[in-house]
Amino acid sequence: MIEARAFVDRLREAGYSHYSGVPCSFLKPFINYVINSDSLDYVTAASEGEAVGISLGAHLAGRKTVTMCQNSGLGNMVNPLTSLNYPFRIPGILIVTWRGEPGIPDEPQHEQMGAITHRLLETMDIPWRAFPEEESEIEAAITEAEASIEERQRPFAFVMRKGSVAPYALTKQEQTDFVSTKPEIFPSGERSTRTAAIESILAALAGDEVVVATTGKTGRELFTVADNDNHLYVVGGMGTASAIGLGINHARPDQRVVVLDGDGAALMKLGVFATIGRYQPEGLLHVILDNEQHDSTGGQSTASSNTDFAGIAAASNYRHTYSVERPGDLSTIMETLPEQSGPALIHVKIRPGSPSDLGRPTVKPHEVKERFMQFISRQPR
Ligand SMILES: Cc1ncc(C[n+]2csc(CCOP(=O)(O)OP(=O)(O)O)c2C)c(N)n1
Repeated sequence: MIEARAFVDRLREAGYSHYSGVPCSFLKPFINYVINSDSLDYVTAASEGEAVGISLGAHLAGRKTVTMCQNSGLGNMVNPLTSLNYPFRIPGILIVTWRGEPGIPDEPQHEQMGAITHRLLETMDIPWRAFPEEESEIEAAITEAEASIEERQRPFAFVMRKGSVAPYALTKQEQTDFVSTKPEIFPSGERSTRTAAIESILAALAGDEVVVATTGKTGRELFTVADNDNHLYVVGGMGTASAIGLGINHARPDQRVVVLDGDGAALMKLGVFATIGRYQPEGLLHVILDNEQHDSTGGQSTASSNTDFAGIAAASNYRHTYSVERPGDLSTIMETLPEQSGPALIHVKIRPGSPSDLGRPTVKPHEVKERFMQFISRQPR
C-alpha cells in the first residue's frame, strides 16, 4: 500500500498537473488527495468518455494529463480512446481500477470486465503496468510510463488493485467557476435520507408497478428496504436505469415503471432525457434522488448543484416535472400524481449517507431478471 501523496507528487515533478475522471471506491483515497491538492486541477467528469475528452482538451492546451476510472468505465472510454485519441496521437496517463480481479471476491457486475481489463487495454494498443503497491516501485513505474509516452505519443495505463492506496479523507470539494444559481429552499441538513425517500415512494405505489433502481447505494437501499419480484437492481451500466424504464414502458405501455435514479448516474447519460421526451412513455415516472455527490464511491461532488433536472426534463418534453426538497412534499406529489401521467420526473434533493448496516442484493442479477420478467408477464394486459 502506498500513500497517494507519494505517487501524485512524483507525477507532479514529471509535470502532470491536470486530472479528470469518475470515481471508483478503489480510487477514493487517490482522487480525494488530488481534489484536496491546491496545485492540481481536477475535473469530475459525468462519464469516463467525457473525461477522455476533457484530458484531450487539457493536452491541447499544453498540460500533462491523468485520466482516472473504474474498469467498468473503461467501457465508456473505448470510443473516444480508439476513434479520437488514437488518430490524434494523444498521450497521457490512465489510471484504471481492477474491480473483479479473478480470485478476489467482488460484485457480479465486475466479473467480466475484471477478466478482460488488461486484454481490453492491449486490444486498444495501450501499454499498461500494475499501479505501484510499494513506494519503492513508484520511480520505476513512472519512468516506464514516461518513456512509453515519449516514444509513442499514446496513453499509458496503470491498473490499480484493491487496497493499493492508503485511506485519505476528502476535506474539500473541487473548485468550479460556478456557484449554485438555485437558492436552497430548505436547509440541506434537514433533507430526507435516501432510505426515507425510497420508503415514501414505495408507500405510494399500488403494487403493480415495476421499480428500477440505479447503480450503487440506491439499489442496495431499495433491496434493504424491500426485496420484491418487481424490483430491478441495476448493479452495472451506470446511467442506464431510465433507458431501461423507457424500454419496458415502450414494449408494454400498460406496465407502469418507477425509475430511482441518482444525480451522478442521470448526468452520465443525460441524452436519455431527450429520448424519453421524444417517445413519451406514459407510464414512466423518473425520480432523481439527488445528494449532489457520488455518494457510493466516497462523496465526490457531481455537477448537480448547478443542474436543474426538472428544467431539463421539461425542456426535453416530459409531461410533468417536479422539484422537491422538503421530505413531506415527495409523499404529497406521489399521492396526487395522476396514473398515466408520464413521462414524469420528480427531482428530490436528499442528503448524503446510508444506513451503516446497508445490505447488498443477495439475489444474483440473472435471478433478479428472471423473477422481474415473470412479474411483468403475470400482469393482466
Ligand atoms: C461506468 C461506471 N463508472 C463508475 C462507476 C462507479 N460508481 C458506482 S456508483 C457511483 C456513484 C453514483 O452516483 P449517483 O448516481 O449520484 O448515486 P449515489 O452514489 O450518490 O447514490 C459510481 C461512480 C460505475 N459503477 N460505473
